[in-house]
Order: sequence, then structure tokens, then C-alpha cells
Amino acid sequence: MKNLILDEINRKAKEWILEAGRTIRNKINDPLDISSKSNPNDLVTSMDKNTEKYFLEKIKSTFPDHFLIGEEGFGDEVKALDGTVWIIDPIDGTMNFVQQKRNFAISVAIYHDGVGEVGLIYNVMEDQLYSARRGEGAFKNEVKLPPLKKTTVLEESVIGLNHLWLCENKLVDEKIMQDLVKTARGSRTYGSAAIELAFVAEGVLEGYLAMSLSPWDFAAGMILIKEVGGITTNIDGKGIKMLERNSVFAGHPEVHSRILNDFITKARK
Ligand code: 2AM
Ligand code: CA
Repeated sequence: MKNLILDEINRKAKEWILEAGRTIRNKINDPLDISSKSNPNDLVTSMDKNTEKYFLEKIKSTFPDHFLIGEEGFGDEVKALDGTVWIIDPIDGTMNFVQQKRNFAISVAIYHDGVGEVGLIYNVMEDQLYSARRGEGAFKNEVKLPPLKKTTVLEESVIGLNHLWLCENKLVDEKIMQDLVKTARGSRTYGSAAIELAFVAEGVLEGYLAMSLSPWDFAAGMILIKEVGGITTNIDGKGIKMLERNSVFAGHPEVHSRILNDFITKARK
């Protein structure tokens, strides 16, 4: 795709994500219309839906030949990543948004013919925009993120984990995962996969593991992480399928391979 066109797409995407975030901040104390989706704790609000509709309207009126995959389903039914596809989570960390009014993000990824070109994760209440363009590095607001440290060990690493799913879905042996938690310097759960992946890109988490995420949760984060030299795979160290739910395992290459070889391989059921 021509760089000039990508510049324009990137510029618009940033403008819209900041505008959408501003709207959410302005309405943060308004009453919410909350309902649940796949289970009673899988929440959606009028704000999630309205934010996705905002992007849909902007994208379709500005770039009529682009497609949108959005968590709330207002976008297109995309069966393959052909052409230009926006993958958007209007609010990642909806439970945080509802209960805590912080630690949630808007996640926007733009793929062209299957290649991740633009990744944006906006931590709305902190007003922090993580952004990346393929081959041009990753940024937090206007500051370029340095490449991940040359070398690091698990014993000095902080790992992001979604503890509930580790216990619930029986994909892994809890005992071995407990060993992982004990071996790492620390573990954290922030409740927004997008923010946790941005933290991997920023180098404040050396790894992140979640058992089941959707494309809008990880698409932008993967682009950011690649730009700083990190890797993202599924739990078995294999490639992520961009249009499906996946387990997601991201991190510093050394920490990733150590966790994979010494823990996950043994823990898989
Ligand atoms: P969401 O807030 O957009 O639903 C919580 O640990 C993280 O997992 C959030 O990023 C959340 O995204 C994501 N997630 C993905 N599928 C989920 C589900 N079925 N229920 C709750 N959170 C889910
Ligand atoms: Ca969401």
C-alpha cells in the first residue's frame, strides 16, 4: 500500500481515536445502559456501542472501500483479511470502565492484505496513546519506545496473567502455572488485554498470557509489540489466527521462550 495513503489513514485513525476518547471522558459520570453478553460478567454498555458506531460512520464516509471488524458487531462480516480492514475494540476492559472508570482502552488496528500496518491503543483516562506503524517503531504519545532490553531473565520479569481463565478453562495444569507465578518476579492483572499488550511493548511487562481473546483484543497490540522486537504467539508458540479467538502469549523473546519451554509445554493438558 502506498505510503501517502497510509499516512492519511494513520492520521485519521489517530484523530478519531483521540476524539472518541475525549467523548468517553466527558461522559464518564453519565448513567450507563449496561447489559451482559456471553456470560453475566461479560459486559457491554451504550458507550461501547456508540463508540463503535462513531468509528463505523467515520470509516465508511472517509474510506468507503475499507472494512471494519468491531467487537459490538456493527461492522462487516469479514471472512478474509483482503483489502484494508480496521479491527476495533471500542472499549477494551469494559468491566474496568463500568466498575472503576479507569484502565480501559480503545484499540484500533489497520491491516492491509493481511499485513498489520497501524496499531493504536488509547488508554482513555490516562490520555496515553500507544501507536505504531509497520517498520517505523512504536510510540507512547510522541515519545518513541526503545527496543526491548537486549537480555532479561524470568526471575526479574513481571508477567501479565488473566488468573481467572487459567483456573477455569483447564487448558493448562494450574500447578505448573503456579510455579510460573512463583518463578517470575511478579504477576499482574490489569483487566484490559489491549493495555497489557501495550505494556509489553513499553517493556513494563516482560510477558502476557491470556487463554482466550478475540481479534479486536490483540490486533493492535501485536503490531506494537513487533515494532519493539517482542513476539506474540498462541499458547503453544504457534502463529495467531487473525480472524479467530486465540490464546495469546506475548513477550520479550527470551522470556517468551523460557516460559514456553519450562512451563507451558509441561502445563498443557
Ligand atoms: P473486553 O473488555 O473488551 O470484553 C479481561 O481480562 C480482558 O479480556 C479484556 O481485554 C476483555 O475485553 C477480554 N475478554 C475477551 N473475551 C472476554 C469475555 N468473554 N469476557 C470477559 N472479558 C473478555
Ligand atoms: Ca470491548
